[in-house]
Amino acid sequence: MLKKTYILGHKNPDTDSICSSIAYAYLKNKLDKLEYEAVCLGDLNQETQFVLDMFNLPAPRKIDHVKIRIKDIMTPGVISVKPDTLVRDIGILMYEHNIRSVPVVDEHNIALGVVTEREIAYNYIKNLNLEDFKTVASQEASVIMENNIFIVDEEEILSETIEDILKSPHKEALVVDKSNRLVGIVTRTNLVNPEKRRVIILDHSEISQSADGIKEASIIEIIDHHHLGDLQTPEPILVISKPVGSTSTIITERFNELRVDIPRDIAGILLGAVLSDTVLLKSPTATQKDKEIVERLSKIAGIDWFEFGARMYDECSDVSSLSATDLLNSDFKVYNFSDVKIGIGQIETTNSKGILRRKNEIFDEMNKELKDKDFELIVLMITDIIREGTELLAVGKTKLAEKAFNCELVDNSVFLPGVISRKKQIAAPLFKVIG
Ligand SMILES: [Mn+2]
Repeated sequence: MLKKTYILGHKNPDTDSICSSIAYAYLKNKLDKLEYEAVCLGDLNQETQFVLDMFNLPAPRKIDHVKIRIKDIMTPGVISVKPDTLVRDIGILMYEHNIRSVPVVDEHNIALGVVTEREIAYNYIKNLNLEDFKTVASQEASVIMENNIFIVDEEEILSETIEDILKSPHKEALVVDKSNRLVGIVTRTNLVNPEKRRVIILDHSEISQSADGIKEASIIEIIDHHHLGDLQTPEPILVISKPVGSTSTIITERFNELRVDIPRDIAGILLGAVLSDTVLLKSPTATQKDKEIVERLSKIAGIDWFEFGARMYDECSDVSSLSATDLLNSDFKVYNFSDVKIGIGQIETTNSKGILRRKNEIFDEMNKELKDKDFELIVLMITDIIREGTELLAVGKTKLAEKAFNCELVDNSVFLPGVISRKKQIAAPLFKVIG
């Protein structure tokens, strides 16, 4: 059941996280017999939606976590019998299919109980003083079945139910769907060393930015362009970490290294992602490699990259309709720098004035988040692409921000000219001050 490997970017996904995942899933599926699926950890922002729509590609499926569900490990399509099936026939079924238990269901496939080898043996022994095994064999399932059976919903999380199942009389469970219909069975065999979810991590390497349950999953690759985070693996894996402008830049290089042609639509979304992460190549994180790749991708996609990028920013930077909560969360990352929990949000816009008019509302939201989630510091970057600078709002231990950016906050905010990159110009200096 766990045949699919998930490919996922960070929480609060941005265009780079989404587009690199879609492109890499395409590449892996081309080369590998296993199945890969791009998934995401949140709703798409306006810009990402614009890029996908432009090239007619669907959004990745949204998932809440990478924990294993019961349905991932159960034995599906299980053989069942009716309450009036004779024990003799059940015995034959068990022998023919080499199974040790058979669920009993009604005409609507609702689970009623289970007949295991134990019930048959017990009833045989109980009836020894009567006639012989014929008595047992001619009984109906409903007479001997165990109805004190553990029933579990297929959507339940394995780690949260495994102990209850193992504590149950049969150490197994019947699995039902939303309408209580039998869909499978979980036996001890399914519970010994249950498979882990295989995941490929893109565009981040911090646990706090990754999927819930990531510690229970098996990470098989990490491809990223941020600082190395705290994700760990028990075995050696492929890790590609490069100081370039976007993860999509590295994914484009992977297509070349592995000699796979990039289809036009995939080239288009990769281009959108590089332009988004590098702010049209203006960000200090943009490298010569990013420039080359932007040229190459524009050729394949058959579009003028600057025109495309400028339109992307124009159409998507109107955030006036967003609530203060959505403004703060639209592109918000959590960092754990030597156990100091810091949140850094960023809004990229061609018109920062409109947002700054709502400063008070935004500060309320930042202070609420600070308290609710125990942050030491929250900063929000309102990055004006035209002015090429960032108005920084900060709450919490603001002294850290002043020290890191060598500035003085007035009413919790300051304009930082030339600051565009969260990673290089905000996260890294904070990291230095704390570390
Ligand atoms: Mn990125």
